[in-house]
Amino acid sequence: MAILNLTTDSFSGDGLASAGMESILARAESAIAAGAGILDVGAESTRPGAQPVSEQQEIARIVPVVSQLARLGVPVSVDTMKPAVMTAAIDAGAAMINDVNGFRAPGAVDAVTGRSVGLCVMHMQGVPRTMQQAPSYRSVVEEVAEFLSDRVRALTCSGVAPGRICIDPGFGFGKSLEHNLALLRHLRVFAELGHPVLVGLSRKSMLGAITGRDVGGRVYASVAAALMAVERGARIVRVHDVAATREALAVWDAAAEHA
Ligand code: HH2
Repeated sequence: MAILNLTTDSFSGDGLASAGMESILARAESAIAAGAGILDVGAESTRPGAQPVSEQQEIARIVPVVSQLARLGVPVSVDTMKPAVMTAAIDAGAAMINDVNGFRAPGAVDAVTGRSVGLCVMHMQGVPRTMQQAPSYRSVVEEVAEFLSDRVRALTCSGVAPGRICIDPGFGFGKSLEHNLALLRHLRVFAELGHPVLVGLSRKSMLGAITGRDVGGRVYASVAAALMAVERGARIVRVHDVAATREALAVWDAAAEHA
């Protein structure tokens, strides 16, 4: 899953908010050429301290881009927490809704029930602005697994087919370095919950904390983290660096026990 941020302030510094449609399409096409199987488009940064984006602004940024990208032949996912944006994105051709808030906003479950799109349910403790101030858990793996199971239940009770749902422990969303490492170490627990696991580790600050690298220098660390996640059962990796991740996965895949 290739990340396309239509933001001004994404932590990775790759936001395309002021880019024209041509550069956005060029970025998408090069991600597809490098092997991306899904494009994930977001218009609001979830970086701690990021500027909130209004519903109207988010729709205005997302809808024209999704309509264009939907013609490129790979599923387009939209990264949003807002029910009105979900509806507008699906109407514009989105094949998947990726909600870092786990479809908890009032109306979010209703917005996706009865629509034939894939869903990603992510765990986040707190809200983006303050989530990294003092994250705390009695047992991070258990609590995140419980949360994801509860949110999957809320969706399926509302009529969403279980096969439409994937789950994501939410690396960096209300988690310390130790919490993130515990989640990566025990990722199998999530893979055993019965839904495909999606992970977003690409260029995140936990990798900076380990390597001492700033965002632009975290490609090797990101590839290592993606490989570890796939080895532990992740089915979708959300990345900035598609070619590097694809090549590493090709080597892993060629020698993996399932091959
Ligand atoms: N991480 C980010 C955004 N959306 N979605 C899922 N499912 N999982 C993630 O780990 C995840 C996500 C944050 O990364 P990015 O979009 O690159 O940055 P920003 O939120 O600053 O735009």
